[in-house]
Amino acid sequence: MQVTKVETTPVILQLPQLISSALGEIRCFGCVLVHVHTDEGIVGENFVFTLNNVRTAVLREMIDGLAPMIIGCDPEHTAAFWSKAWTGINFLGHKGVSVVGISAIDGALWDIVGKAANRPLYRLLGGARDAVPAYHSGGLWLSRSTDELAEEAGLFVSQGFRAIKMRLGSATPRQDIERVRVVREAIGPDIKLMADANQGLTENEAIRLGRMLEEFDLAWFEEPLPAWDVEGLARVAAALDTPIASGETEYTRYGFRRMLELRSADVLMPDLQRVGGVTEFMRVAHLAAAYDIPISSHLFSEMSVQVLGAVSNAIYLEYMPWFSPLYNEGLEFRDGKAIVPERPGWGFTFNADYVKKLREQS
Ligand code: SMN
Ligand code: MG
Repeated sequence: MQVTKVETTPVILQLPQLISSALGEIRCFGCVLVHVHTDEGIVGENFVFTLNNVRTAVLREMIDGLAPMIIGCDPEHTAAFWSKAWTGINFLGHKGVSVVGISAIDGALWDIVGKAANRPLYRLLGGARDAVPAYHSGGLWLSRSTDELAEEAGLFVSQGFRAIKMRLGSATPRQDIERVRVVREAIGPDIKLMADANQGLTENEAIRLGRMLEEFDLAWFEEPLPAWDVEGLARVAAALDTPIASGETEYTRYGFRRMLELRSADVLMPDLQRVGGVTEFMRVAHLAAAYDIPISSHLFSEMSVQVLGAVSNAIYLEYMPWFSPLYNEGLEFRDGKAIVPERPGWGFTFNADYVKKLREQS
């Protein structure tokens, strides 16, 4: 089998309502859909995105710029593409957009691998489980009032979720604490609650807020510090009993190796678009296993469920419903767990009619 063409399609997904986190407001996403075509008619799919559709063209150009490397090659030689592309991006750098470009193509290649074998990716990567505990991450934004927080938290629990995530970053720590108290009271002691500071705190602020939040039994305290301060994060992790989760803004095995060596976090949460695709996600997950560190995922729920299904140290899938309209199939849940689809490849295929409609609007 040979790759014949790489197609990139930009589309804009609007959110029904503006949401906000410590990183700012989000109104829409600029997605670049990737279709990798082969001479056997099998097409691999994947996508990457930007918040608020800013600089989406840069992502597209990066993917288009890497595409010639894979034309005429065997799509199942995923590791070969990865190392060739790693050398190719040297001049632009081994973090950021260049890695997102590799991830975009790598994920589509893995979808081809699964479709050619007629097997779901998690089985090909080494099946660990057919359902992954999931937490609902699609709410409890900073833009919600405390009444809305309580209502939304109750809604997620009534839908069967056993774990939910809220955002931190109010004007004062006192307000953050009050908001966590409201959510904890709404869901009771048995539902797991995560809180995400989205890099908004200094080291001292994180330690002080983290100590005040210990009484709410958080499952984790996420990204308290700017993503680059992995030494500071290690000190926060050492100072608090609450587990620290981080890694959504980290790149490749080299970035995660540093976090592991420093003991920066108790839970790592690689993002398929930033880590370097399926190939690198698996390397990072196995590297983390060597430190007995558990893995979660970041966004890309439909695709991350396959890689987490292949990892014995996976603890949680982040369930974010933002991109579900792109797909023909929907994630299914049982007892708070996301079921890993048994369909080939990702097990999720783009809804061509919906994509066409988005193209017409863009
Ligand atoms: C997040 C990611 C992307 C946009 C807003 C918020 C958040 C998460 O960090 O973990 O989902
Ligand atoms: Mg986060």
